[in-house]
Amino acid sequence: MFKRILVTAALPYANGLLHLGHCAGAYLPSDIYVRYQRLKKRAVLFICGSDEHGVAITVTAEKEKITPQAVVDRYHPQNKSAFEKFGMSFDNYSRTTLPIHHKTAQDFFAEFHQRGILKEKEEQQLYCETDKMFLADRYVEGTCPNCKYTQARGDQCENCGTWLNQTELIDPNCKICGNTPVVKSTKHWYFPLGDFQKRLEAYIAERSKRDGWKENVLRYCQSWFKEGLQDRAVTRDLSWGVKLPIKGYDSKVMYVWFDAVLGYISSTKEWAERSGSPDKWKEYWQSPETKYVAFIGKDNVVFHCIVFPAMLMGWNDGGKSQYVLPENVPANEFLNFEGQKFSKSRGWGIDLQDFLKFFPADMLRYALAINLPESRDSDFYLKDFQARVNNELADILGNFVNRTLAFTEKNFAGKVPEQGELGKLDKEMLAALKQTPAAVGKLYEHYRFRDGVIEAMNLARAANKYFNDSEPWKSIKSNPEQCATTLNVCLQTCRALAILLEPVVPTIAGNIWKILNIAPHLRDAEWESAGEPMLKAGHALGKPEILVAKIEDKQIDDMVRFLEGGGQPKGNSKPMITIDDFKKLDLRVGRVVQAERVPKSEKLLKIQVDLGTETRQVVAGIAKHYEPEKLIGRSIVVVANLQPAKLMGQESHGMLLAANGDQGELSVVTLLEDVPLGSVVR
Ligand code: B3M
Ligand code: ZN
Repeated sequence: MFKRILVTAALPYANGLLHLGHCAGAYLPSDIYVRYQRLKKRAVLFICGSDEHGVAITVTAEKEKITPQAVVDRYHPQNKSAFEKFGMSFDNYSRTTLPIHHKTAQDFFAEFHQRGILKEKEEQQLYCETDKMFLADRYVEGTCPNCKYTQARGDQCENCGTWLNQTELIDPNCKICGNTPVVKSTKHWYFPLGDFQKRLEAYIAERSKRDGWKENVLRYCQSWFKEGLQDRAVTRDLSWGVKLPIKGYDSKVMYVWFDAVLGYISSTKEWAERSGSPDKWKEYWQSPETKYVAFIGKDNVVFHCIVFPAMLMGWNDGGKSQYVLPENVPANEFLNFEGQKFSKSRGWGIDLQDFLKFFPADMLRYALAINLPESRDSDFYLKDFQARVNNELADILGNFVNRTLAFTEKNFAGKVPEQGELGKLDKEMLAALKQTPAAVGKLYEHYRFRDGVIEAMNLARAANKYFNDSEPWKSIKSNPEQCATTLNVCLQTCRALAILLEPVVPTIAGNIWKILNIAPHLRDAEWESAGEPMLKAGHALGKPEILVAKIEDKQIDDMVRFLEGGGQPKGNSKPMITIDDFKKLDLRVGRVVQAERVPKSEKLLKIQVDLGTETRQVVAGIAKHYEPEKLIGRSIVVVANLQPAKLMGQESHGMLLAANGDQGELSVVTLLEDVPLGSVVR
């Protein structure tokens, strides 16, 4: 029923570098989906770009004493090129600072304003008397009224995803000076989300039934509906952003989320202009024959399932033109790195561009795909990454292609042998080949990429087994015709794998085609045909090559060393805390009873600490400063109520206190007098 597919992936803020968490959240899944659809020969357009407004960017600019434009000019090109290296196949990657985007956002705003949809209201907002400004969005932090996370921002709590009104924050503080803001009234334009609630509920009910929305996404939506949607301010007292298209509001700009979601439309307009038919964007956005799928991470659900559809409904009500609404919003949960949440501010995680300096994109794509946080948060461990690549990509896929090609080269002069009479094993293998494309395709259609990849790899697993069970090294002597059949079927399977795995590991897939000696224009790489034995007998194959090189321990070590050298942000002064904040820490005296190095880490020590009532294992990054023996018997201070974490595969239940000097000096905090183990430090 759909003629075209429009796919968007969340526009990353041009305020920092992309990390693996972003890739697992929205980008890899969208790219797999799009590549799959292209192999299905469907008309698909893949749109993304940088989100270049918002307070996060102005805060960075102020910190570095540069302009916001300089901030986005730094990050946009880096993220664009990291995406290219990662193999993202966007049709367009735009920027929201472009005039075409400002015009698009202003058109929407003006339309809503003229039709009286936007309401001007005077409301209480947080104002910093020191900095003489209203504290929009990320200029203020406080405790989330919903989950009690202490670093919730003025517009959203990144911990539980709740969309907040800044005056709801408990104990707010100004992010610039740390002081407590006052409440002052200011005028803003409000979008009446509440007026759309009924229609939004009906829309989501209908689409989720039609296209099968993910449980996690529906849960978020339902909780907002239950609370009741409220009017939301769509303007801010700031200078960086899209100016309002109405007179007398020079000191205000649009709220970043109002313009950001429209960035998908303006990026499509830019694509159309570049491709020479400026109106072509309408074929995608303004046709009921378009299936629109918006890929995002879980923290963006409210904006894509509620705010954006409401804005589009609001526009459509005017009758000028009709936009399509998302058919699905397959949001992923979060990916953790070595057991902890990715965090830019804590310097935890690894940037995409850095990772790709160490390993080819396909290795990362495969390891992420097999472990996508599709229904719950998942973890990325470097050891797992290495194991997935070595035991699966290299040992299963690479090995199968390699042994097939090597055997054919040696025994059939490198030409596809003739298929003879089929035995039981051959028939089973051909049957598996025939049914796999539809099975994998069905999973991809339903946004189950992880299972899709597993299913595709199962074909390679089955193929290895088929090779073993058929024993061609015996039949080459006892029954050459049978042997020819075996290798013919194996080669057909290699071709199938090149198609079925292209969405996940496009470079490796290209290399399989190359090894099969089929030039790009001759690759009838249609998804449908993947299960058919299309290779002709007599076709001359290319040279067998190692398809996937294994990852050596040393390569992982090199990366770990690089990560450890990256260092944490240095002692910035932090906002004031109350005595109650401090009391949340459970600091205890403990004695080191055992200490040893963590294998493969230059930095980590594994320490057993006697806390009086129990002995805890704590992993600490002090190995460069202390020989393990030197610590044994020392009294130290431990943060006893820190959530457990895994570092380099080792459980850590707490943290020891140490002082860090600016030049990398380090000293563990010890005690002057003896006190009983387990004593409270306050
Ligand atoms: N830039 C938030 C984010 O990167 C935001 C997404 C915009 S999508 C229109 O998480
Ligand atoms: Zn302030």
